[in-house]
Amino acid sequence: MMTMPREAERLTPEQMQAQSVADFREFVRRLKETVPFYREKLAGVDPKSLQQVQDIADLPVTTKGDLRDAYPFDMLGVDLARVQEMHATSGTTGSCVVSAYTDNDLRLWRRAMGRVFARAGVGSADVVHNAYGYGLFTGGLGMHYAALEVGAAVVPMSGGYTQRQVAMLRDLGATVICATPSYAQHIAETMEEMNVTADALRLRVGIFGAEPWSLEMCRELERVFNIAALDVYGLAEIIGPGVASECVQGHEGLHVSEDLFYFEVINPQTGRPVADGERGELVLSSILREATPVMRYRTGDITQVLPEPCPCGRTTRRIDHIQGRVDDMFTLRGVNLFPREIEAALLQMDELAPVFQLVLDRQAALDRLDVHVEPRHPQAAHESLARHVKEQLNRALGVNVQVTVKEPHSIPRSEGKAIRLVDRRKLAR
Ligand code: DLL
Repeated sequence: MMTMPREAERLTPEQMQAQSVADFREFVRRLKETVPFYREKLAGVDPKSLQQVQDIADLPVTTKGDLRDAYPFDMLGVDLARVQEMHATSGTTGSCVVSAYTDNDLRLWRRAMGRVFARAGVGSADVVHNAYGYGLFTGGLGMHYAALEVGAAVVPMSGGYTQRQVAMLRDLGATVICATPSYAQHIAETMEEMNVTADALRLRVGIFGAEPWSLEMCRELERVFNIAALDVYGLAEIIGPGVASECVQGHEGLHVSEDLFYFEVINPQTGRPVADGERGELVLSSILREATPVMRYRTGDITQVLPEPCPCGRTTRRIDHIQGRVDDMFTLRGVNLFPREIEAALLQMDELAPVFQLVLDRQAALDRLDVHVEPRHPQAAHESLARHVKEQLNRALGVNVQVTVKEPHSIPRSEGKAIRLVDRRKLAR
């Protein structure tokens, strides 16, 4: 049933669709047989009725709530004896979602991650500095498996001990760095404090993801490390990192391994598919997973299909960088905003250090956004800088925000996923 990666990434759209329908039919049959939740949910669905990809859009969706309710093992599609690894995600609120892997699932993950590294041109001659957290979070082990798959050497740094990270980057001659973009930024800042320049390193590629980041942040990381900074996307519910990633040539959208993970983009309000090039919510199905297979999972992540072919020759469809999560979006006096847009506007101002935090508050029934920033140069005059940043932001965002210039190094640095938005409205109510 499965084709080898090289072929799989070069199928025509018609071949890919035919394969997806066949795989989905088998997936639905297996879900009904092995997972009680889906047996009930798909009671009226005959797998044979799936004749074309459009039919998949009529099947029911799975929500994060469904997965949480199933904690810990109600979604298991195999006997626990066949499970070889388990991860869990808590998100920022609520209870855990468990992601379990059989031997085949771990192979699938390795295969998907091998493609991520191959798209980035990473191979056996590379030394991979892996600063994603090892543990229940899938980032650390996901990247580790990728390195094993392509035969690269991996340095399993995990997050934290940032000065030591800089020393290891330099001394072990890493050519590839893997981290969240916000942590990579913190490593860059620490390098500067230690007087270590990019010239002292051998880095050429960064594989960054697990949180939304702007093109401006991408350019900043490319500049400070002198690398190509590439985006990688994924989520524990589906596999971990490895669902989609950028290739070196394209560098402006992420190839989805759509033969391994079936994807759709839907209108979050109506639940119906949107056209290519139109923004919506990404819906994913882990069609080949055995232990915790998930059908039509509403990720909450906002993106769009990029219809243009990629110069790299891979025919797998690409999605745009994730704009943010449906629940990260906030509305300020009628204007919808994502933290990533504010990051983009802030990083265009050279006077600012590339760190920020957004504090959302409510005063007299009106929402107020206070943007906390730090000056790049410690001696900068805070008042005039705040005025300037406020002007620029108001123009870029089309809505009035407050700006507070904080002391250098006072905004919390991230060692994993950054917390960009502090929402005090919930406390104020
Ligand atoms: O963040 C898996 C991962 C690890 C991806 C390392 C990339 C690199 P979770 O902890 O389950 O898994 O979080 C998944 O993080 O639904 C998105 O909201 C967000 N996310 C992941 N990658 C990106 C990205 C990992 N490249 C959630 N851009 C997802 C924007 C991302 N958001």
